[in-house]
Amino acid sequence: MADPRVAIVMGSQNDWETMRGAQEVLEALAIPCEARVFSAHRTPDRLRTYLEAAPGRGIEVVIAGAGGAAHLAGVCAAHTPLPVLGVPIDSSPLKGLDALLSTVQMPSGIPVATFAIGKAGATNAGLFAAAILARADLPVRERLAKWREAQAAAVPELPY
Ligand code: RP5
Repeated sequence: MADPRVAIVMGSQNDWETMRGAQEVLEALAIPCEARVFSAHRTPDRLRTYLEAAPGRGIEVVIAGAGGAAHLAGVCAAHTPLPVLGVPIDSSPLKGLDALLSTVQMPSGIPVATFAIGKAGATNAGLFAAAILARADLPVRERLAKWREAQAAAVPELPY
């Protein structure tokens, strides 16, 4: 298998059902990726070690999904110069609103691109990672264009 270009990290194994949305779309676009569970507060050393090694291993984009007081994406961005795409997860009693605000409200200086709460956000983060790679990768650009064409073709014109 080719070296991963996109890292999908999440705060808990319980986040996987949501974050697999990113993996599925990256696989559909034949973009190698890898998924890992790293918590900003439970396994901070493991997270840091992984992120520091990521660029040298060929990782170009990090997708980070977390719920609750979701600091994972911000902590990832603090530890890597790679673009970090944050996915708020609706795993808490506040149904992801807490994670959305935690992820989107990064103080000035360390940016995180924030996506929708839940599976739609994970899927769109995968597509956005593909769009970033597509800038300098013609085959990825072509596959992304075909994916969009197929999506458009699958939308019926009639509502009944
Ligand atoms: C966050 O806390 C994780 O991203 C997860 O969404 C949430 C709850 O984690 P678990 O208690 O289910 O492991 O760190």
